[in-house]
Amino acid sequence: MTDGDSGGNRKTRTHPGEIVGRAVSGILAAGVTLGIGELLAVAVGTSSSPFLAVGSTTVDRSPAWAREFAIDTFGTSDKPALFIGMSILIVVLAAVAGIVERTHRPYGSAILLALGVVGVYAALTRPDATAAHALPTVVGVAAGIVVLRVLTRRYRSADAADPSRDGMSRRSFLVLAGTAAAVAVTTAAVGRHLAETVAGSVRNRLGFVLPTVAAADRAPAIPAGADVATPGATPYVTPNGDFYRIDTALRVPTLTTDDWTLRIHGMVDREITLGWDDLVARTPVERAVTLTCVSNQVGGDLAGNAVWIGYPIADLLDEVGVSADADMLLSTSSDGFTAGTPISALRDGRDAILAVAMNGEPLPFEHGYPVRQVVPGLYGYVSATKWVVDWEITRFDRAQAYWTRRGWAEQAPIKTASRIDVPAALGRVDAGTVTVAGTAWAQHRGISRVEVRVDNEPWQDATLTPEYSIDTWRQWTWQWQATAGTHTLQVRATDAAGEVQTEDRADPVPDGATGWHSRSVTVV
Ligand SMILES: Nc1nc2c(c(=O)[nH]1)N[C@H]1C(S)=C(S)[C@@H](COP(=O)(O)O)O[C@H]1N2
Ligand SMILES: [Mo]
Repeated sequence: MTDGDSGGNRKTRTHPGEIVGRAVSGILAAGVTLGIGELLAVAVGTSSSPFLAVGSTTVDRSPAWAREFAIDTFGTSDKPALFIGMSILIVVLAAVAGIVERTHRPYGSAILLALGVVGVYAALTRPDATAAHALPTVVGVAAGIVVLRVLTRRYRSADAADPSRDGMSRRSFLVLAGTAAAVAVTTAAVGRHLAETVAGSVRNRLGFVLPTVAAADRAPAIPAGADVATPGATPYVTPNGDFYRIDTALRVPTLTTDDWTLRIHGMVDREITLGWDDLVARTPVERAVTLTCVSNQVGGDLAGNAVWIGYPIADLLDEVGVSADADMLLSTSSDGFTAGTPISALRDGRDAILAVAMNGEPLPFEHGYPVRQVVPGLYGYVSATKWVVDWEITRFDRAQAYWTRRGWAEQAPIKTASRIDVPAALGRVDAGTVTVAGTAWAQHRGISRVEVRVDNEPWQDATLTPEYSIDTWRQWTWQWQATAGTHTLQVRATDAAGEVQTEDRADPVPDGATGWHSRSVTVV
């Protein structure tokens, strides 16, 4: 077909520019939907935002393998990765809706409506949902459909009309599209901004006064020698800003000490609800404890050590009178995450606390402000509930916690682990004496020995730093007489009970990874 032939056929010919215009119309309509949803969610409740509700539901519906995949692939950037994935999907569907609405009205609108149904379903099934939580999505989708219809109609009348008027209509399309874009961006931005400041939680945290810990209840000072102080090694205490973060919260809960309460109920003699003043009227203790995530791979960095201030959990359990039949503390966060902790572990004398401070600061919002649990020796998913607001005293044969329902183990003590931190992965070093350094942990049992070997030669004892506590990790160094070539370093630890870390490789699912960490190093 020549250009001349197509001239008489212009009504059925589609300019590539027009396709783009229609796709943009669909994307803008979706943007208006999400922006308005975000803004209305400030009034209705954070979890009613359609984007967040769908994201959170996706997270909650993920089985153990999906969490493993996300953490292994994206690490602690799993949330941005999910947001980007969702955004790409929405942009594609919205673009299709825009293209289709022009030729097959109202199928484009129907696509937006279908997305709205998904949003409403997600918003109404969030743990804290009320009927009003449908509102941001419903209003957002209605506005989006209006935008889609207006933008696709304007553009259509343009090309049906006299070609000489095409430019003017294009201009009015651009004006309308620009307006829609402005509405989408401002509503989303204002919504986000209000959500973060309206709660007053930032101000509340700034005004937080750290509890004063009596000298006898303070954590012993960390001896200088506990830290191997080798360039590239892990600092003994993890700064808050570097502490790994793992949770299911797509928007960090922003509670205040004013609205925080902890309801303790279930198999107890006396149900109570603690307010902030009741909590801080107790005697605080300060303890260093190393947290570890069950998803940590051999050699991974989902572990961190902090000095916490908090209130002993065992005292609170004594106060409410726990039934002798109960064996689980089911703790719930403000956003509906749950952990099931064995009551025996909470009452066996270890320093299980309701923590309010981390390394001399109020808890960062990401780490549970204003109150989280810290239980030495247990992986985070069964013990370390952040933003904790509810305790049910129950039994393992009656209740199932969040990750247990998704395929992870009910009981999850931390497994003995050791890691080479220096030399760096795939590092190059000069031949001669090379300092190899790393970290080992077996919380609440303690580390008694770390061994290193090169290229499967006999194991050599590493030098351990002084033990700070059995609840914290321990560092080690080993001097290697390195010769030119590529070598494989391996490490294994022995806990204080004499149990050598197993060589058997196991995946994190269902109760933590095992195996020896090895690292390949090129010596030049
Ligand atoms: N509310 C809430 N608390 C939670 C989680 C969560 O998803 N939600 N994840 C747990 C897991 S799996 C771990 S490993 C620790 C991580 O604590 P951190 O983010 O302070 O390092 O928090 C635990 N507490
Ligand atoms: Mo975890």
